[in-house]
Amino acid sequence: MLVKTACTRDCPNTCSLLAKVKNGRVVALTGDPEAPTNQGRVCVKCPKFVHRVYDQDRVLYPLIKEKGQFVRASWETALDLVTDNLRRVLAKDPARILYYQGFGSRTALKLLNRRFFNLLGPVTITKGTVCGGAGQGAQDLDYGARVSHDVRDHDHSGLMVIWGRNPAVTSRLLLPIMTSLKAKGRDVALIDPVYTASVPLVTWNLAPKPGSDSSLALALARVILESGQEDRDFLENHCEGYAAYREVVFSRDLETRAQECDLRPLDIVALAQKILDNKPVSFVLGWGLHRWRNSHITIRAIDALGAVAGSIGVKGGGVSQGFEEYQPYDWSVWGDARWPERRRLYMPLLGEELDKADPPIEMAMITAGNPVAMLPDSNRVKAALERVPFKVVAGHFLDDTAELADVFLPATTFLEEDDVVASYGHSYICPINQAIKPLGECRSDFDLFMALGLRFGLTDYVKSKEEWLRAILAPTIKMGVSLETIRAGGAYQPDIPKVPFLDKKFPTKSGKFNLLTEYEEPAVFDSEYRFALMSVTPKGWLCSEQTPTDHVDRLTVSVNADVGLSLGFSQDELVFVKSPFGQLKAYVNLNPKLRPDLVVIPRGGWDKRGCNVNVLTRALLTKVGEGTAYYQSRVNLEKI
Ligand SMILES: Nc1nc2c(c(=O)[nH]1)N[C@H]1C(S)=C(S)[C@@H](COP(=O)(O)OP(=O)(O)OC[C@H]3O[C@@H](n4cnc5c(=O)[nH]c(N)nc54)[C@H](O)[C@@H]3O)O[C@H]1N2
Ligand SMILES: Nc1nc2c(c(=O)[nH]1)N[C@H]1C(S)=C(S)[C@@H](COP(=O)(O)OP(=O)(O)OC[C@H]3O[C@@H](n4cnc5c(=O)[nH]c(N)nc54)[C@H](O)[C@@H]3O)O[C@H]1N2
Ligand SMILES: [Mo]
Repeated sequence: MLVKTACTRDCPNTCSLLAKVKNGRVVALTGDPEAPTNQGRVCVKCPKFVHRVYDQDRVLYPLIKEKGQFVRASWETALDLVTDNLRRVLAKDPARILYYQGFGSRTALKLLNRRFFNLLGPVTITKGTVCGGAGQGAQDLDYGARVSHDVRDHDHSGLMVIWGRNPAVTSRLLLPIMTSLKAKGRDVALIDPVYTASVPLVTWNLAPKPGSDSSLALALARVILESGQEDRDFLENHCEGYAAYREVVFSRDLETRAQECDLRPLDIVALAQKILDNKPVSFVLGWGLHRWRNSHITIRAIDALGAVAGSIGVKGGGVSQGFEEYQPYDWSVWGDARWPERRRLYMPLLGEELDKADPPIEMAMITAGNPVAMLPDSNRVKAALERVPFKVVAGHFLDDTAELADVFLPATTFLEEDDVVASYGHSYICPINQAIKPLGECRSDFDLFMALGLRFGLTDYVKSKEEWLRAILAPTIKMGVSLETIRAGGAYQPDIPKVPFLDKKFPTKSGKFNLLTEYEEPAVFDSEYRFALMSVTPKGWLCSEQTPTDHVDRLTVSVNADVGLSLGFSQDELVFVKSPFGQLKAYVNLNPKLRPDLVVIPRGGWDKRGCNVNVLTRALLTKVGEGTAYYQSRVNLEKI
């Protein structure tokens, strides 16, 4: 039997999949060839996912901690304990309860998790994001609303500029388009301070100083404006703030800007010429750009460069960053309107927020997240969570966060669920059709929260999946896409155009595109530490989703070979990596292709295995978009 489903993991590709089921077991997971997005292709993590589902260490039964040890419990006992504690703290003050929803799975039915808590009262929830907030915030300022070009539209580009993204690892959907462009003799440029696995896949590569891309974007704009070949019609008739933007661009000369981003002026001029000679140009931004204090300046400077280059509202153009994965749904289902005044803690600053919380958090429930491994300054996060008297974690494995739980509830994977998922990397709505029965006693978040709803007598909340899916998808169904169509394979969101802003009208106050009119220097912290810490996405696993068996225990720190040698390190030597927040041990990887001012450590390793890079990172908000400035962290390497 083949079941149409889709990968719900935290990744922009949201690939449509076929689960091959034999005797109630998934024996293969492959790409759905009928899906217009991935067209049958998948990444290396897809076949591995089947092993994850059946992994020996996956927790299949509820666990309760007794005298520091987890013991198996029935759902009845576990939910009684959760309910009793919820009631106890609710009676005191709902704000003393924290609900934390991570990014592990963002499906339609998961809107109901927060709804449950909202029906109980104004419990504390989080605000801000550890993923894409800064880009959304910045692009909302420029366009009025962030809308990206359909991924397929990039194939019409004369030149693709991939900026702060690592498609070889994170963007399976872009790879065939990059190949197609190159086959047509077109260039694909990559701008990334790190020498990544994507470099061999492109025809141009610039490696600016980390966090300095606003200088590069402004320098490129200056060269184009000086050439007189800018898109004058768009700049003069469809933009706000052109005069002020010109002032920003011309406030520094090319040499100064080149110095700021540590590139050669001639390389910047050459890329500017490429842009002029190969219109339309599609700029495709990644999440690496989001992780700086002043990310908004960078992203707005690139948006403005797109305007100068004639890319906005043009087929094959655009400055594309991502999509709203909750776009197809009725957001009122969250039920947040009931409590406009409630407390929200910043997710990016969770350790500090918990420490300062008054009234304090007495009970926390965490689903689909691993904050101990994935939030910045994780030593502080861990210590703060340890102090929360009662914690419930729903997940798949006993990872760093689950380890701290008083009650662990085993969650299903998407192969065991019926649901719908949209994407932050494209606008195709995908079906989650149940392929197998839940393993052991695992329950979907939906079933878990419905069971809790029953205990609290929330009669309007306890409804069937079918009813809830129709309610959540109501806006999409109203536009003519039925749930049946989605279940049969999926559908594009009807209200998202392939090429946004074709009419050059923007949902801003003035109806025009807002150009960047103010410049702010990149922020600098801990300059006494020598290296920028680039904690980038690893190819082999997703976020912290490793299993205890396949966890890669050999943490590497990649450093420029000459720099490493000058510090007296040899290849594979174990060294200390130290930041103002913590330290780690990692094996040196001497890489001649890396910039001398940075080191690279993959993110997502587990704390209890000594591989959590976030013990080193600074907890810092981005100035716009309430994102997390992870890469605004610096480290030193020391001999052990
Ligand atoms: N295999 C795998 N796939 C994943 C993930 C994973 O963990 N593993 N994670 C998923 C998630 S949650 C997300 S959000 C996406 C992220 O997808 P990507 O954005 O592609 O990945 P990142 O590694 O976060 O960042 C991309 C690149 O940005 C670069 N970068 C950092 N700072 C700067 C800068 O100042 N300027 C420039 N020009 N570049 C910079 C980094 O060096 C990095 O190579 O990937 C998803 N896909
Ligand atoms: N240093 C550094 N840290 C980073 C980043 C970085 O660039 N550098 N990037 C950040 C980014 S982009 C992101 S998105 C975050 C991710 O941060 P998180 O969302 O906290 O991390 P994940 O590792 O994805 O954790 C997801 C967990 O949810 C579980 N899970 C999956 N599906 C379900 C489900 O349906 N129900 C339940 N209950 N559990 C489920 C998984 O098994 C896993 O344990 O990390 C951030 N952390
Ligand atoms: Mo992310």
